[in-house]
Amino acid sequence: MADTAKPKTGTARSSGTRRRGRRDTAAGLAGETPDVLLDYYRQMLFIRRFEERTAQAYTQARIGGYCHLNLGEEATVVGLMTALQQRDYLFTNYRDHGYAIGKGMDPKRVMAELYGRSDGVSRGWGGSMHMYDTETRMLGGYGIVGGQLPLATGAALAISYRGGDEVVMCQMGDGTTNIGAWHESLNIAKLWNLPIVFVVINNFTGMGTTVDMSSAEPELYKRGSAFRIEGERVDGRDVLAVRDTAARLVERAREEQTPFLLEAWSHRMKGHSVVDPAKYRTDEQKDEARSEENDPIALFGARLSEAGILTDELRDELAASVKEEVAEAADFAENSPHPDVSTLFDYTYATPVPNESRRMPADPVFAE
Ligand SMILES: Cc1ncc(C[n+]2csc(CCOP(=O)(O)OP(=O)(O)O)c2C)c(N)n1
Repeated sequence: MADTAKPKTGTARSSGTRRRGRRDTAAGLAGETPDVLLDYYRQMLFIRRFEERTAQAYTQARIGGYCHLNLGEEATVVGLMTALQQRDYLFTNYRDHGYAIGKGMDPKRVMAELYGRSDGVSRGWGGSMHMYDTETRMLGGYGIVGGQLPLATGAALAISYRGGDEVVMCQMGDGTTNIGAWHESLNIAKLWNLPIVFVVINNFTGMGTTVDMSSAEPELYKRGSAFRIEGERVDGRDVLAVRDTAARLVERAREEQTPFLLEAWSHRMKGHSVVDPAKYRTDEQKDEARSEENDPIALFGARLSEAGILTDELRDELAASVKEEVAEAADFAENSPHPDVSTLFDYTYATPVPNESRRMPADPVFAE
């Protein structure tokens, strides 16, 4: 087990400004080409602006239901999605918009799903928590905490059974590590040597409950050891570190046909969901979570600027093009029709269920 970039506490406390004052060399930027680095920067910025637009649309009542954002987790999202091959499968919790886009879904259709419109990836019936698309192999956003774990483990079993070389990545939050499905899934995954990487996004809180308050072992990457699953921790604010660590574990899962556990820590910039004012956090904690020191985009932007890759001009250009693309997604969603009410039960049950107001969904379909 590796122990890198270690958070000492379950509260939203920074582990320091490791990047400050250090001049990045090409090696510090993983020897990557400027094009690749700028692409990561743009992807992170895109998720940031997309989520901000989502929050705005929510307050305008264009988006309904529950809605959770990836603000502060952009480097983790982009790093993880870059580590996956196209043929690999992804399962996430409800904080799924950035992942859906990162796995290859059209942002316009993701926004349309948020608006509950028929051009959405789940035809408008899923909403924020249920992005799903077999083509890009994003097999869901799940609203039940831990609900994705047994399903992801089952997908890994299917791969193993068929002798495939795909890998499953299963994302979740820190709070999920105390759900029964966590223990059952990790146990089976190791017992049956399944090609799956469980990724815990440690943003230090499950809603308002800190990791220290909820976990007897708050060093989350160690939690796989009960199942003899190797675990690593990575600084989730660092897109390159996340990419490299995740890619290594994904490829090992593919080669060795065995599960791994990755913990990526970063700060949740806002409340648990768009309607949560996060009153359980002190002003100091709020400031810290939103500070430049913990903002993955500001951190990476500074590194690229220092290395002479991101000029002021380029920064403005990227900001403008991202703004435009997000606005296009919102326009697309706005202009997409609402799904027809007659399709309400079409995608809920495997067998047909008549859409009758007097019959409850669970009632037998063909009862006399
Ligand atoms: C089984 C279940 N219990 C409770 C909830 C309510 N709930 C929604 S999110 C959440 C917190 C989960 O926190 P974490 O796993 O850390 O994920 P994060 O929101 O930080 O991404 C809870 C308790 C739920 N959706 N499902």
